[in-house]
Amino acid sequence: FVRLSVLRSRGGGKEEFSCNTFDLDVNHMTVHIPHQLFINGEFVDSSNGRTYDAINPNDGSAITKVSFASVDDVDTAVAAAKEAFYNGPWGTMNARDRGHLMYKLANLMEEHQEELATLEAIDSGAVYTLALKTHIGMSIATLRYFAGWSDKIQGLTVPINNAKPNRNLCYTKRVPIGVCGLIVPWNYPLMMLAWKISPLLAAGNTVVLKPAQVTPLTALKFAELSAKAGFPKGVINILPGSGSIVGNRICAHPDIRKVGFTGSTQTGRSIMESCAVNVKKCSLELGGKSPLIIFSDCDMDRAVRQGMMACMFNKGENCIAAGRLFVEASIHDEYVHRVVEEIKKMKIGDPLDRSTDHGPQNHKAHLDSLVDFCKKGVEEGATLVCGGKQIDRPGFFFEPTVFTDVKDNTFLSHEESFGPVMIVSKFEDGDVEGVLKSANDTEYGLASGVFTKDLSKALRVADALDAGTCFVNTYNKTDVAAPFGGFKQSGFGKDLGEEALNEYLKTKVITVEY
Ligand code: TAP
Repeated sequence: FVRLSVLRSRGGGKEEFSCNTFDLDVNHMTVHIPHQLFINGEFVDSSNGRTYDAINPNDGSAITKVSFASVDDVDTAVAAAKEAFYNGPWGTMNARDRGHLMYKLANLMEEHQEELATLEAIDSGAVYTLALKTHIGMSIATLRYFAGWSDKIQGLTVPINNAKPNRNLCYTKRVPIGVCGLIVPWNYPLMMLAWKISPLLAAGNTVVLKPAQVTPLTALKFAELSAKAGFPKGVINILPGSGSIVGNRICAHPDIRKVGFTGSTQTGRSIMESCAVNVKKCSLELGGKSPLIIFSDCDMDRAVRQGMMACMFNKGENCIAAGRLFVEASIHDEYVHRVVEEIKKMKIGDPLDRSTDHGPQNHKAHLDSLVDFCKKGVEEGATLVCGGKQIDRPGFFFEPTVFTDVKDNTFLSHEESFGPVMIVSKFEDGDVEGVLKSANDTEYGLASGVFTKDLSKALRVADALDAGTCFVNTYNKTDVAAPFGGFKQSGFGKDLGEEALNEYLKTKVITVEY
């Protein structure tokens, strides 16, 4: 453990910022890991001194102790965020200067991208090469995209009836909500943080964020970099801890006016209930069971490659993962055969190894849930073509898995695995209406996809699929500029794109008589 000191800009001058870090030699570099709570611009121990171990899923070893926040810590962080919003320099800062700070933070993240990607790899099991490009790369791109929106948040002038003989001017202002709470999951720890915190900051709010208990490290590194970028104290507060303590208090706290949540539908439902108590705005990005339809007139090579990645990308720990594939009967057997051949070529191993394609699952409880998931599939009569088991090696590795003969109204057809499990159902040649009925027979509505060379069929199917996103002849193609979010029990509200700003703004109407 060492103490790291740097100068940070504050109110036009320079001020020393220092924090304790745990330093680890790994991945041909030394990573400096902050491990305390970040409250009011400082790293501090939790009020009751509680800590827990951050675990490396590659071998189950402890990386470092991390502070575990209490209800009192949430209250202190909310008070700091409130003070920063109402009385600190953030509240009166020019929108363009706010954007400038965000660009500065993005640049610092880019300077530290190898360190951030290494932390994501050892903390969440993300394959390093993917972590660099997607987990960290997209986080930086998201910060920059929303930094650009900071000074483009505009209201309207509204043509209301005049109060004759006088006239009226009616205009709207889009203003920040105030103190917001964010609760994020473990599958893309930094990216989920960035998707939410970027529009939140661009809109001028302050934040108390809880990372998933099992993946706190990149969020704490982000906090350190935000202090170095010169964010005023109290604007960003990061509290590792549990959903039942920290998450619950964020939802219940009367001074938090908005909660942004990504996670499971079950937790989302209970968050919505707590938010109802003090009529708090919330947005929920929840689970998915995204259908992917492969027609026989597809580009087969592409459909095999992309279909496989639609299930296996990021070890299947991907909210938009294709939860169920529907393959047209005449190509079904060939398709499954070719996917299995591709899966056999995947290199499974240490996420820090540059040639690894598939790393360990995020944590032990998740690995166990995948083993159970596959057991249930076998018990209900689906055909297990490959995989289905934990891999016999240290760490939380699970075999990439393929099931076929999956019928409608079964456990496998309805439940989300959130792991590297491909679930294939066959549909009769030409039965477009039938396959759409099965594809839409889910309470989720996050994403969907279709592969066919027939453009008009593709567009008709894309219109009919009841999901927030539909990919045509591609998959996983999310972009910072395109709104992202689900329908039905996959939640409501959007991350990314201009629409995400709405989640962190309120509209004020001003009417003047003259
Ligand atoms: P959850 O168990 O729902 O956890 C998500 C976050 O909520 C964690 O930080 C968790 O804390 C916290 N939490 C748990 N109970 C809470 C409560 N009662 N009040 C407040 N906060 C609480 O989900 P997960 O297992 O981490 O993530 C997997 C799920 O997330 C999947 O269903 C997946 O589809 C979904 N997901 C959706 C998306 C989008 S964009 N729709 C993206 C990624 C993931 P702990 O740290 O204590 O668990």
